[in-house]
Amino acid sequence: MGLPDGFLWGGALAANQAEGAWNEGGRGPAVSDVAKYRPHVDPREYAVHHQHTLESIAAAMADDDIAYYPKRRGIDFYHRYREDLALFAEMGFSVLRVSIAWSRLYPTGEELEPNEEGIAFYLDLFSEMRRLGIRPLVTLSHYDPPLALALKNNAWVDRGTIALFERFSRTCFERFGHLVDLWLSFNEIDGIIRHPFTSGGIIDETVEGSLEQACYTALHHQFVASASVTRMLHEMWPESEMGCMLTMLTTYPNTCHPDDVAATQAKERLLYLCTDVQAGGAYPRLALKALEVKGIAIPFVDGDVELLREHPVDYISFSYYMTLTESVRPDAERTPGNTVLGVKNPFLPSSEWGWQIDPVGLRISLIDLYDRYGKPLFIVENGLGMRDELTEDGRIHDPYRIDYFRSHFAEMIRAVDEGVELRGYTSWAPIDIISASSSQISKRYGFIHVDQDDLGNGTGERRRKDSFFWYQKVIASNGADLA
Ligand code: BGP
Repeated sequence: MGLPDGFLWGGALAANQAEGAWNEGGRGPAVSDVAKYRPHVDPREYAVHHQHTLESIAAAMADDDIAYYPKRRGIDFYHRYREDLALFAEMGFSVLRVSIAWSRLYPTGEELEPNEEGIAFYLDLFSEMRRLGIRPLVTLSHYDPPLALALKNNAWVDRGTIALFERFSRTCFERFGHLVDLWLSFNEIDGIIRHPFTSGGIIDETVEGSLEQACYTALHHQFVASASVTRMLHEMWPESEMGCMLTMLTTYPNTCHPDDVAATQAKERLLYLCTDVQAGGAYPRLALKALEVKGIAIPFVDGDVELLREHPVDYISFSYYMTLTESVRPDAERTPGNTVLGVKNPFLPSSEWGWQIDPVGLRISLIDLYDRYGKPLFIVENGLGMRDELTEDGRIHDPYRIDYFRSHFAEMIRAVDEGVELRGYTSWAPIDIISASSSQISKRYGFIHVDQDDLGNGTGERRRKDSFFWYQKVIASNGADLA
């Protein structure tokens, strides 16, 4: 029993939360560059993926400040990646998930030729990873569509964006395909409904008609783009694999009252819609009906149905942080989760940000997904954001993080023992980086501490936390030694 030989262990990053160098090397503005750190806003407000207006975007772009726009500076991974990769190799990583910033290759998204400085950066990054025995797992779109596309036509709402994404993807496969054989199309593709601007470049005040319709239109365009680049990858690199990526928001009924169970079933249907399309190859009839009842029509074009059916992904990946419950009671107490607001589960503890900690939920999620699709799975995000304290002698004792991972790994291994085919695990994030939802770095996820505060003050020095050495041991034993 236990994890198979060749199981991939590592960590996950996103360009917009780690690279920094937002206006260097020919990179164009991305939607993440206008994400503002708001000290006065309670980061547990689940809608911190705030929407933007043309005015707030213009104000942000007129301001070259980087203190209150933390994603512009990240943790300077753009300049420090060799040092960070060496630390990941020291932990024994066999895989590292990163993303390619579209606007580093195509600054406005519409250029005919890529920016060669952007190409050079990623070529060196992937080559260095390979040199260290770390396999790249690369996300093509991770919360950073070019801002120019958002301002032009709400990016993914416009069907023309599919062709631009195909051009960007073809460049990535042509220039990096000899170094990268594991790909993901869209990070948490289901999230576009919850944060249209972050995922889809949709500026809601400029949307004609229903915002929800615009989101499902944009989501359909991303489904088509994902299937199209899956076909492209298989034509160019037959041995390489394309995965989809889901926010696994596993939800339990808050009570055994049949209404709570039915409400939970309806919620999970819309959650699984994305994997049903990307892994199953078609929109399920019940999901289409549920959307139709809400007045939402999917803008199918001739050829879409066949493309989706003929080019499903090779594996299913997902982020897992917490679980939620669903209740039909309007007065049910709610708590935030990863970009969502769910009903509190009285049996589970919560992090300081309100995310409910549920290791068993990871086993439930793995079994649910494998049962439903029978395709290999990959956990590409899992971790605990906490405030870490530096001791007098520069140490960081994070037993709470070790406990979180230990309990989640135990359940992950139980799912594998029950027969789930799990290819690998990348923690979110192996090094402290900028939070997607709150733009804080003080919500620390890493096994490696970064000396930087929420406004960017600090030396940027990297320090190994206690969990660094624990994870190193777990990897060396392929999960057998979790003590
Ligand atoms: C997921 C994103 C990641 C990461 C993670 C943690 O939604 O895919 O980019 O940010 O959430 O959330 P946060 O950074 O908001 O704490």
